[in-house]
Amino acid sequence: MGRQAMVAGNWKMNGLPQNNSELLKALAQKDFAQLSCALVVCPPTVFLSQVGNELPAEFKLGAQNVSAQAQGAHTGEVSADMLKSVGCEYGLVGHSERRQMHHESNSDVAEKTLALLQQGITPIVCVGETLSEREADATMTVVLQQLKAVARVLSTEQLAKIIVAYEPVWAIGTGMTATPEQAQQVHASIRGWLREQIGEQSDNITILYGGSVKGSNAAELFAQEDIDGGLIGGASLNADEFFQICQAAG
Ligand code: G2H
Repeated sequence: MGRQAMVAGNWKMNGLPQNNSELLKALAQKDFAQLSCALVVCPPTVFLSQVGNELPAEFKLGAQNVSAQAQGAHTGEVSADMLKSVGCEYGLVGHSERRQMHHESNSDVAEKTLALLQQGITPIVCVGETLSEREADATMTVVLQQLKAVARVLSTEQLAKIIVAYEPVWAIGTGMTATPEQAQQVHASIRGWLREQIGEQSDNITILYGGSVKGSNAAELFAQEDIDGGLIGGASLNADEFFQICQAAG
């Protein structure tokens, strides 16, 4: 694989200072140094500084969300330069939980992606279809609508810097996982579309799979040609299982 393999842990809204420390200590016991994949942890915003300070050296820090705005009267929001100031190098945007529960539109996600890139933070742009959209054969229509909105506000150089996470909504936290073949098909289509937009530079774009990835299914997913690693929710809260998933990414 010429592309950078990666595993990113999305802790979602879990953890308190003591649990965070325990999990990070458990991760520090593992031999992540033997792996060549990039490793990212995305804790809740309020714990970014704590986790950044206690993170094993092999890991980078990521945010779960960002404001599209630079500053000002946006109560409760956190800007990209604030995230940068606490050491974030990556940021999730467009997670389906934010799209569905917090009504983020494709253009909101696009603006957030741009805000991160303008601060030198690598966006992990999450895309994916619901079960009814899959059943209606609209998977690629939906996924490409999500990606096209992002591409519209980015230059070619900026588009080449994003990471994409394909997360079928029906597989998130449900225990249902896309089969490796289902996931590969979408990843290959995403890469094909990226190639149409930015040519060979698309070969270097990391495309992660997310949705109920576990120690037991990571290897067969990551063995697929266009799956470069995973965005891991629930299983990232257990050091043993997270390490097993990272080993599968190589
Ligand atoms: C998808 C994923 C991580 P989980 O949301 O973003 O979570 O692995 O718990 O399905």
